[in-house]
Amino acid sequence: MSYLSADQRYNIENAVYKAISETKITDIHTHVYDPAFGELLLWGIDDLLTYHYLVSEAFRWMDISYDDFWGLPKQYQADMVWKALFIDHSPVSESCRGVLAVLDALGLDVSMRDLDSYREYFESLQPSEYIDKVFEIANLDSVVMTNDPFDDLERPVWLAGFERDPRFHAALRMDALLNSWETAAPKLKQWGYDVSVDFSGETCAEVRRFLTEWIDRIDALYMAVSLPPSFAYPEESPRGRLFAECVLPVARETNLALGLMIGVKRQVNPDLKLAGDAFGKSDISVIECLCRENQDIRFIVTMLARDNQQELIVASRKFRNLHVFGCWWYLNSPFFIEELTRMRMEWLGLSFTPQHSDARVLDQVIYKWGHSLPIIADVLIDKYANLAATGWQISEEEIKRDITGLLGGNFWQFIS
Ligand code: FIX
Ligand code: ZN
Repeated sequence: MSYLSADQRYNIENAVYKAISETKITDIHTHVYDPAFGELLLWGIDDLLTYHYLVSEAFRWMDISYDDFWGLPKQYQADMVWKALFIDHSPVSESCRGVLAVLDALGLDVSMRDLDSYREYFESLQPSEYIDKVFEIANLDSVVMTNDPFDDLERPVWLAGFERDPRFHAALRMDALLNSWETAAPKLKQWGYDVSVDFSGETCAEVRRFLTEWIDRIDALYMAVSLPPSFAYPEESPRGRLFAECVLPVARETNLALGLMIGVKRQVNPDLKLAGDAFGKSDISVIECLCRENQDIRFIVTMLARDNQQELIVASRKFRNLHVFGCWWYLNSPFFIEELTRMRMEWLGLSFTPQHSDARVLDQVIYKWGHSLPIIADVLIDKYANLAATGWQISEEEIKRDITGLLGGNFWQFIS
Protein backbone atom coordinates (compact mmCIF):
# COMPACT_ATOMS: atom_id res chain seq x y z
CA MET A 1 0.00 0.00 0.00
CA SER A 2 1.49 3.31 -1.04
CA TYR A 3 0.34 6.87 -1.34
CA LEU A 4 -0.69 8.26 -4.68
CA SER A 5 1.32 11.04 -6.23
CA ALA A 6 -0.52 14.26 -6.97
CA ASP A 7 -0.11 13.48 -10.67
CA GLN A 8 -1.75 10.08 -10.36
CA ARG A 9 -4.72 11.55 -8.51
CA TYR A 10 -4.96 14.36 -11.04
CA ASN A 11 -5.13 11.84 -13.89
CA ILE A 12 -7.91 9.93 -12.17
CA GLU A 13 -9.84 13.14 -11.52
CA ASN A 14 -9.52 14.16 -15.14
CA ALA A 15 -10.64 10.80 -16.45
CA VAL A 16 -13.66 10.67 -14.13
CA TYR A 17 -14.79 14.21 -14.90
CA LYS A 18 -14.30 13.65 -18.63
CA ALA A 19 -16.31 10.41 -18.54
CA ILE A 20 -19.09 11.98 -16.47
CA SER A 21 -19.40 14.92 -18.83
CA GLU A 22 -19.55 12.59 -21.84
CA THR A 23 -22.07 10.13 -20.44
CA LYS A 24 -25.73 10.59 -21.21
CA ILE A 25 -28.03 9.93 -18.28
CA THR A 26 -31.21 7.90 -18.00
CA ASP A 27 -33.23 9.55 -15.24
CA ILE A 28 -35.12 6.56 -13.89
CA HIS A 29 -37.79 8.31 -11.83
CA THR A 30 -39.29 11.74 -12.51
CA HIS A 31 -42.67 13.44 -12.51
CA VAL A 32 -42.18 15.28 -15.79
CA TYR A 33 -44.31 14.51 -18.82
CA ASP A 34 -44.00 13.94 -22.51
CA PRO A 35 -44.88 17.29 -24.16
CA ALA A 36 -48.05 15.70 -25.57
CA PHE A 37 -49.49 16.03 -22.04
CA GLY A 38 -49.59 19.82 -22.46
CA GLU A 39 -50.16 21.63 -19.19
CA LEU A 40 -49.10 18.59 -17.18
CA LEU A 41 -45.52 19.26 -18.21
CA LEU A 42 -44.41 21.93 -15.74
CA TRP A 43 -41.55 24.25 -16.60
CA GLY A 44 -40.39 27.82 -16.10
CA ILE A 45 -39.76 30.15 -13.20
CA ASP A 46 -43.25 30.16 -11.65
CA ASP A 47 -43.38 26.36 -11.56
CA LEU A 48 -39.85 26.29 -10.15
CA LEU A 49 -40.78 28.70 -7.37
CA THR A 50 -44.01 26.94 -6.48
CA TYR A 51 -42.33 23.51 -6.28
CA HIS A 52 -43.67 21.85 -3.14
CA TYR A 53 -40.20 21.65 -1.58
CA LEU A 54 -40.07 25.47 -1.67
CA VAL A 55 -43.66 26.03 -0.64
CA SER A 56 -43.19 24.26 2.68
CA GLU A 57 -40.01 26.25 3.33
CA ALA A 58 -41.73 29.51 2.45
CA PHE A 59 -44.65 28.82 4.81
CA ARG A 60 -42.17 28.93 7.67
CA TRP A 61 -41.87 32.69 7.02
CA MET A 62 -45.06 33.72 5.23
CA ASP A 63 -47.86 35.36 7.15
CA ILE A 64 -50.83 34.12 5.13
CA SER A 65 -53.39 31.40 5.73
CA TYR A 66 -53.04 28.19 3.76
CA ASP A 67 -56.38 28.77 2.06
CA ASP A 68 -55.51 32.30 1.03
CA PHE A 69 -52.19 31.18 -0.37
CA TRP A 70 -53.73 28.34 -2.39
CA GLY A 71 -56.42 30.74 -3.65
CA LEU A 72 -53.80 32.96 -5.31
CA PRO A 73 -52.85 32.62 -8.98
CA LYS A 74 -49.61 30.71 -9.45
CA GLN A 75 -47.62 33.84 -10.31
CA TYR A 76 -48.60 35.53 -7.03
CA GLN A 77 -47.72 32.41 -5.09
CA ALA A 78 -44.35 32.45 -6.81
CA ASP A 79 -43.91 36.14 -5.90
CA MET A 80 -44.53 35.31 -2.25
CA VAL A 81 -42.11 32.39 -2.23
CA TRP A 82 -39.48 34.51 -3.96
CA LYS A 83 -39.83 37.28 -1.38
CA ALA A 84 -39.84 34.95 1.63
CA LEU A 85 -37.00 32.69 0.56
CA PHE A 86 -34.79 34.74 -1.76
CA ILE A 87 -35.21 38.39 -0.77
CA ASP A 88 -36.05 38.46 2.93
CA HIS A 89 -33.55 35.68 3.72
CA SER A 90 -30.57 34.21 1.93
CA PRO A 91 -31.55 31.22 -0.22
CA VAL A 92 -29.17 28.68 1.29
CA SER A 93 -31.42 25.60 1.30
CA GLU A 94 -30.87 22.92 -1.33
CA SER A 95 -34.17 23.68 -3.06
CA CYS A 96 -33.49 27.43 -3.21
CA ARG A 97 -29.98 26.84 -4.47
CA GLY A 98 -31.55 24.66 -7.14
CA VAL A 99 -33.61 27.52 -8.57
CA LEU A 100 -30.55 29.73 -8.81
CA ALA A 101 -28.50 26.92 -10.34
CA VAL A 102 -31.14 26.48 -13.05
CA LEU A 103 -31.29 30.20 -13.86
CA ASP A 104 -27.52 30.38 -13.96
CA ALA A 105 -27.23 27.33 -16.22
CA LEU A 106 -29.70 28.96 -18.61
CA GLY A 107 -27.45 32.01 -18.81
CA LEU A 108 -29.61 34.31 -16.69
CA ASP A 109 -27.95 36.71 -14.27
CA VAL A 110 -28.95 35.70 -10.76
CA SER A 111 -27.15 38.69 -9.26
CA MET A 112 -29.91 40.92 -10.69
CA ARG A 113 -32.57 39.23 -8.55
CA ASP A 114 -35.00 40.33 -11.24
CA LEU A 115 -37.95 37.94 -11.24
CA ASP A 116 -39.74 39.80 -14.05
CA SER A 117 -36.80 39.46 -16.39
CA TYR A 118 -36.63 35.72 -15.63
CA ARG A 119 -40.34 35.49 -16.46
CA GLU A 120 -39.78 37.30 -19.76
CA TYR A 121 -37.06 34.81 -20.66
CA PHE A 122 -39.36 31.83 -20.15
CA GLU A 123 -42.25 33.52 -21.95
CA SER A 124 -40.08 33.73 -25.05
CA LEU A 125 -39.63 29.93 -25.21
CA GLN A 126 -41.58 27.14 -26.87
CA PRO A 127 -41.83 23.90 -24.82
CA SER A 128 -40.34 21.75 -27.58
CA GLU A 129 -37.18 23.83 -28.01
CA TYR A 130 -36.91 24.21 -24.26
CA ILE A 131 -37.02 20.44 -23.70
CA ASP A 132 -34.14 20.02 -26.14
CA LYS A 133 -32.19 22.70 -24.32
CA VAL A 134 -32.81 21.26 -20.86
CA PHE A 135 -31.89 17.73 -21.95
CA GLU A 136 -28.73 19.13 -23.49
CA ILE A 137 -27.67 21.10 -20.40
CA ALA A 138 -28.49 18.25 -18.01
CA ASN A 139 -26.85 15.71 -20.32
CA LEU A 140 -29.97 13.59 -20.32
CA ASP A 141 -30.68 10.84 -22.75
CA SER A 142 -34.13 9.98 -21.45
CA VAL A 143 -36.38 10.22 -18.42
CA VAL A 144 -38.92 7.86 -16.91
CA MET A 145 -42.27 9.47 -16.15
CA THR A 146 -44.70 8.57 -13.36
CA ASN A 147 -47.96 7.55 -15.04
CA ASP A 148 -51.11 7.04 -13.06
CA PRO A 149 -54.22 5.83 -14.96
CA PHE A 150 -56.33 7.18 -12.09
CA ASP A 151 -55.15 10.72 -12.76
CA ASP A 152 -58.07 12.51 -14.40
CA LEU A 153 -55.83 14.81 -16.40
CA GLU A 154 -53.44 12.14 -17.57
CA ARG A 155 -55.81 9.29 -18.33
CA PRO A 156 -57.66 10.89 -21.30
CA VAL A 157 -54.38 11.70 -23.03
CA TRP A 158 -53.36 8.05 -22.97
CA LEU A 159 -56.83 6.95 -24.08
CA ALA A 160 -56.85 9.37 -26.99
CA GLY A 161 -53.37 8.26 -28.05
CA PHE A 162 -50.51 10.47 -29.16
CA GLU A 163 -47.15 10.29 -30.84
CA ARG A 164 -44.61 9.46 -28.19
CA ASP A 165 -41.46 11.47 -27.67
CA PRO A 166 -38.94 8.61 -27.33
CA ARG A 167 -37.05 10.48 -24.61
CA PHE A 168 -40.00 10.07 -22.22
CA HIS A 169 -40.47 6.50 -21.01
CA ALA A 170 -43.50 5.45 -19.01
CA ALA A 171 -43.79 3.76 -15.61
CA LEU A 172 -47.15 2.48 -14.43
CA ARG A 173 -47.82 4.03 -11.06
CA MET A 174 -50.23 2.14 -8.83
CA ASP A 175 -50.61 4.37 -5.76
CA ALA A 176 -54.29 5.11 -6.28
CA LEU A 177 -55.05 1.46 -6.92
CA LEU A 178 -53.09 0.02 -4.00
CA ASN A 179 -53.32 2.71 -1.36
CA SER A 180 -56.95 3.87 -1.91
CA TRP A 181 -58.81 0.74 -2.93
CA GLU A 182 -62.15 2.05 -1.59
CA THR A 183 -62.15 4.85 -4.14
CA ALA A 184 -60.26 2.97 -6.85
CA ALA A 185 -62.68 0.02 -7.04
CA PRO A 186 -65.78 2.05 -8.06
CA LYS A 187 -63.73 3.79 -10.73
CA LEU A 188 -62.51 0.49 -12.13
CA LYS A 189 -66.10 -0.67 -12.22
CA GLN A 190 -67.11 2.46 -14.10
CA TRP A 191 -64.33 1.78 -16.62
CA GLY A 192 -65.72 -1.66 -17.35
CA TYR A 193 -63.75 -3.92 -15.00
CA ASP A 194 -65.91 -6.34 -13.04
CA VAL A 195 -64.51 -5.64 -9.57
CA SER A 196 -66.04 -5.35 -6.09
CA VAL A 197 -64.66 -3.54 -3.08
CA ASP A 198 -65.01 -6.76 -1.08
CA PHE A 199 -62.93 -8.70 -3.63
CA SER A 200 -65.76 -11.04 -4.52
CA GLY A 201 -66.21 -12.61 -7.96
CA GLU A 202 -63.59 -11.87 -10.60
CA THR A 203 -62.07 -8.90 -8.81
CA CYS A 204 -58.44 -10.00 -8.78
CA ALA A 205 -58.52 -11.31 -12.35
CA GLU A 206 -60.06 -8.03 -13.45
CA VAL A 207 -57.44 -5.95 -11.65
CA ARG A 208 -54.78 -8.04 -13.36
CA ARG A 209 -56.49 -7.32 -16.68
CA PHE A 210 -56.52 -3.61 -15.86
CA LEU A 211 -52.80 -3.62 -15.04
CA THR A 212 -51.85 -5.61 -18.11
CA GLU A 213 -53.89 -3.41 -20.42
CA TRP A 214 -52.30 -0.26 -19.03
CA ILE A 215 -48.80 -1.72 -19.18
CA ASP A 216 -49.41 -2.32 -22.88
CA ARG A 217 -51.13 0.98 -23.50
CA ILE A 218 -48.35 3.09 -22.03
CA ASP A 219 -45.54 0.67 -22.87
CA ALA A 220 -44.41 0.74 -19.25
CA LEU A 221 -40.77 0.13 -18.40
CA TYR A 222 -41.73 -0.91 -14.89
CA MET A 223 -44.62 -0.80 -12.41
CA ALA A 224 -44.24 1.38 -9.32
CA VAL A 225 -45.83 2.37 -6.07
CA SER A 226 -44.93 4.56 -3.12
CA LEU A 227 -45.66 3.03 0.25
CA PRO A 228 -45.94 4.13 3.87
CA PRO A 229 -43.46 3.04 6.56
CA SER A 230 -46.12 0.62 7.79
CA PHE A 231 -46.13 -1.33 4.51
CA ALA A 232 -45.99 -5.05 5.23
CA TYR A 233 -45.76 -8.22 3.17
CA PRO A 234 -47.72 -10.37 3.57
CA GLU A 235 -50.40 -7.94 4.70
CA GLU A 236 -54.03 -8.46 5.76
CA SER A 237 -55.50 -5.50 3.93
CA PRO A 238 -56.86 -4.60 0.50
CA ARG A 239 -53.38 -3.43 -0.45
CA GLY A 240 -51.88 -6.72 0.74
CA ARG A 241 -54.37 -8.67 -1.31
CA LEU A 242 -53.92 -6.55 -4.43
CA PHE A 243 -50.17 -6.77 -4.05
CA ALA A 244 -50.04 -10.53 -3.62
CA GLU A 245 -52.82 -11.54 -6.00
CA CYS A 246 -52.58 -8.91 -8.71
CA VAL A 247 -49.32 -6.95 -8.79
CA LEU A 248 -46.86 -9.78 -8.19
CA PRO A 249 -48.55 -12.15 -10.67
CA VAL A 250 -48.63 -9.41 -13.32
CA ALA A 251 -44.95 -8.61 -12.70
CA ARG A 252 -44.22 -12.31 -13.12
CA GLU A 253 -46.30 -12.70 -16.28
CA THR A 254 -45.09 -9.55 -17.98
CA ASN A 255 -41.54 -9.91 -16.67
CA LEU A 256 -41.70 -6.27 -15.63
CA ALA A 257 -39.70 -4.97 -12.67
CA LEU A 258 -41.53 -3.57 -9.68
CA GLY A 259 -40.45 -0.18 -8.31
CA LEU A 260 -41.03 0.28 -4.59
CA MET A 261 -40.57 3.68 -2.98
CA ILE A 262 -40.95 3.06 0.72
CA GLY A 263 -41.27 5.25 3.78
CA VAL A 264 -43.57 8.14 2.86
CA LYS A 265 -46.12 9.34 5.42
CA ARG A 266 -48.66 11.09 3.25
CA GLN A 267 -50.47 14.22 4.34
CA VAL A 268 -49.01 14.77 7.80
CA ASN A 269 -50.15 18.34 7.19
CA PRO A 270 -52.92 18.24 4.56
CA ASP A 271 -53.11 22.07 4.46
CA LEU A 272 -49.77 22.01 2.69
CA LYS A 273 -51.20 19.79 -0.09
CA LEU A 274 -48.36 18.21 -2.05
CA ALA A 275 -45.88 19.72 0.41
CA GLY A 276 -47.61 18.04 3.35
CA ASP A 277 -45.90 14.63 3.24
CA ALA A 278 -43.27 13.42 5.72
CA PHE A 279 -41.46 10.13 6.24
CA GLY A 280 -40.85 7.36 8.73
CA LYS A 281 -38.61 4.39 9.21
CA SER A 282 -39.77 1.19 7.51
CA ASP A 283 -39.24 -2.48 8.28
CA ILE A 284 -36.51 -3.95 6.07
CA SER A 285 -37.66 -7.50 6.76
CA VAL A 286 -40.61 -6.74 4.47
CA ILE A 287 -38.21 -6.23 1.56
CA GLU A 288 -36.22 -9.29 2.55
CA CYS A 289 -39.37 -11.41 2.58
CA LEU A 290 -40.58 -10.03 -0.76
CA CYS A 291 -37.26 -10.67 -2.45
CA ARG A 292 -36.83 -14.13 -0.91
CA GLU A 293 -40.32 -15.35 -1.78
CA ASN A 294 -40.35 -13.84 -5.25
CA GLN A 295 -36.89 -14.46 -6.60
CA ASP A 296 -38.21 -14.48 -10.15
CA ILE A 297 -39.42 -10.87 -9.78
CA ARG A 298 -37.05 -7.90 -9.92
CA PHE A 299 -37.50 -5.08 -7.44
CA ILE A 300 -36.08 -1.60 -7.81
CA VAL A 301 -36.22 -0.02 -4.40
CA THR A 302 -35.54 3.31 -2.77
CA MET A 303 -36.28 4.18 0.84
CA LEU A 304 -36.92 7.57 2.36
CA ALA A 305 -35.51 7.20 5.85
CA ARG A 306 -31.80 7.64 6.35
CA ASP A 307 -32.10 4.98 9.04
CA ASN A 308 -33.11 2.39 6.43
CA GLN A 309 -30.17 2.91 4.10
CA GLN A 310 -27.60 0.57 5.56
CA GLU A 311 -30.06 -2.30 5.89
CA LEU A 312 -31.31 -1.72 2.34
CA ILE A 313 -27.75 -2.05 1.10
CA VAL A 314 -27.30 -5.27 3.02
CA ALA A 315 -30.60 -6.61 1.67
CA SER A 316 -29.36 -5.85 -1.84
CA ARG A 317 -26.21 -7.87 -1.11
CA LYS A 318 -28.42 -10.82 -0.19
CA PHE A 319 -30.84 -10.64 -3.10
CA ARG A 320 -29.73 -10.09 -6.66
CA ASN A 321 -33.35 -9.40 -7.60
CA LEU A 322 -33.11 -6.17 -5.55
CA HIS A 323 -31.67 -3.07 -7.20
CA VAL A 324 -31.20 -0.02 -4.99
CA PHE A 325 -31.71 3.37 -6.59
CA GLY A 326 -31.66 7.09 -5.92
CA CYS A 327 -31.46 9.48 -3.02
CA TRP A 328 -35.15 10.07 -2.66
CA TRP A 329 -36.73 13.39 -1.71
CA TYR A 330 -35.49 14.34 1.78
CA LEU A 331 -32.28 12.46 1.04
CA ASN A 332 -31.65 14.39 -2.16
CA SER A 333 -29.26 16.99 -0.77
CA PRO A 334 -25.46 17.02 -0.94
CA PHE A 335 -24.93 15.76 2.61
CA PHE A 336 -27.06 12.66 2.11
CA ILE A 337 -26.09 12.04 -1.52
CA GLU A 338 -22.47 11.81 -0.46
CA GLU A 339 -23.21 9.56 2.51
CA LEU A 340 -25.49 7.20 0.58
CA THR A 341 -23.25 7.00 -2.48
CA ARG A 342 -20.20 6.20 -0.36
CA MET A 343 -22.01 3.58 1.70
CA ARG A 344 -23.49 1.96 -1.36
CA MET A 345 -20.24 1.91 -3.31
CA GLU A 346 -18.33 0.50 -0.37
CA TRP A 347 -20.79 -2.38 0.04
CA LEU A 348 -22.34 -2.91 -3.38
CA GLY A 349 -19.45 -1.93 -5.61
CA LEU A 350 -21.06 -0.50 -8.71
CA SER A 351 -24.25 -2.59 -8.72
CA PHE A 352 -26.79 0.14 -7.98
CA THR A 353 -28.17 3.34 -9.49
CA PRO A 354 -26.97 6.23 -7.35
CA GLN A 355 -29.47 8.84 -8.36
CA HIS A 356 -32.74 9.81 -10.00
CA SER A 357 -33.99 13.39 -10.15
CA ASP A 358 -37.64 13.10 -9.07
CA ALA A 359 -38.03 16.36 -11.00
CA ARG A 360 -41.59 17.68 -11.04
CA VAL A 361 -40.63 20.70 -13.07
CA LEU A 362 -38.64 19.95 -16.21
CA ASP A 363 -35.95 22.54 -15.47
CA GLN A 364 -35.15 20.83 -12.16
CA VAL A 365 -33.27 18.04 -13.90
CA ILE A 366 -30.58 20.67 -14.50
CA TYR A 367 -29.89 21.25 -10.84
CA LYS A 368 -30.78 17.85 -9.46
CA TRP A 369 -28.22 16.24 -11.75
CA GLY A 370 -25.91 19.25 -11.62
CA HIS A 371 -25.69 18.94 -7.85
CA SER A 372 -25.41 15.14 -7.76
CA LEU A 373 -22.85 14.44 -10.47
CA PRO A 374 -19.88 16.18 -8.81
CA ILE A 375 -20.59 14.23 -5.62
CA ILE A 376 -20.84 10.91 -7.44
CA ALA A 377 -17.64 11.84 -9.29
CA ASP A 378 -15.78 12.67 -6.07
CA VAL A 379 -16.78 9.40 -4.43
CA LEU A 380 -15.63 7.50 -7.51
CA ILE A 381 -12.36 9.40 -7.60
CA ASP A 382 -11.67 8.41 -4.00
CA LYS A 383 -12.44 4.79 -4.74
CA TYR A 384 -10.27 4.68 -7.87
CA ALA A 385 -7.50 6.44 -5.94
CA ASN A 386 -7.72 3.75 -3.24
CA LEU A 387 -7.36 1.11 -5.94
CA ALA A 388 -4.47 2.90 -7.59
CA ALA A 389 -2.70 3.01 -4.24
CA THR A 390 -2.60 -0.80 -4.30
CA GLY A 391 -1.00 -0.76 -7.73
CA TRP A 392 -4.25 -1.59 -9.59
CA GLN A 393 -4.38 0.18 -12.91
CA ILE A 394 -7.58 1.38 -14.41
CA SER A 395 -8.11 2.50 -17.98
CA GLU A 396 -10.21 5.38 -19.23
CA GLU A 397 -12.45 2.85 -20.99
CA GLU A 398 -13.09 1.07 -17.71
CA ILE A 399 -13.92 4.36 -16.00
CA LYS A 400 -16.31 5.18 -18.82
CA ARG A 401 -17.90 1.71 -18.55
CA ASP A 402 -18.43 2.11 -14.79
CA ILE A 403 -19.97 5.57 -15.11
CA THR A 404 -22.23 4.48 -17.96
CA GLY A 405 -23.54 1.80 -15.61
CA LEU A 406 -24.11 4.19 -12.74
CA LEU A 407 -25.92 6.78 -14.84
CA GLY A 408 -28.49 4.43 -16.30
CA GLY A 409 -26.75 1.36 -17.73
CA ASN A 410 -27.15 -0.69 -14.56
CA PHE A 411 -30.86 0.10 -14.49
CA TRP A 412 -31.34 -0.92 -18.13
CA GLN A 413 -29.43 -4.13 -17.55
CA PHE A 414 -31.42 -4.90 -14.40
CA ILE A 415 -34.83 -4.42 -15.97
CA SER A 416 -34.05 -6.02 -19.29
O1 FIX B 1 -44.07 9.41 -4.49
C1 FIX B 1 -43.22 9.98 -5.18
O2 FIX B 1 -42.90 9.60 -6.31
C2 FIX B 1 -42.56 11.19 -4.57
O3 FIX B 1 -41.33 11.37 -5.20
C3 FIX B 1 -43.46 12.39 -4.72
O4 FIX B 1 -44.73 12.05 -4.35
C4 FIX B 1 -42.98 13.60 -3.95
O5 FIX B 1 -44.03 14.53 -3.87
C5 FIX B 1 -41.79 14.24 -4.55
O6 FIX B 1 -41.93 15.06 -5.41
C6 FIX B 1 -40.51 13.90 -4.07
O7 FIX B 1 -39.48 14.31 -4.58
ZN1 ZN C 1 -41.34 10.73 -7.13
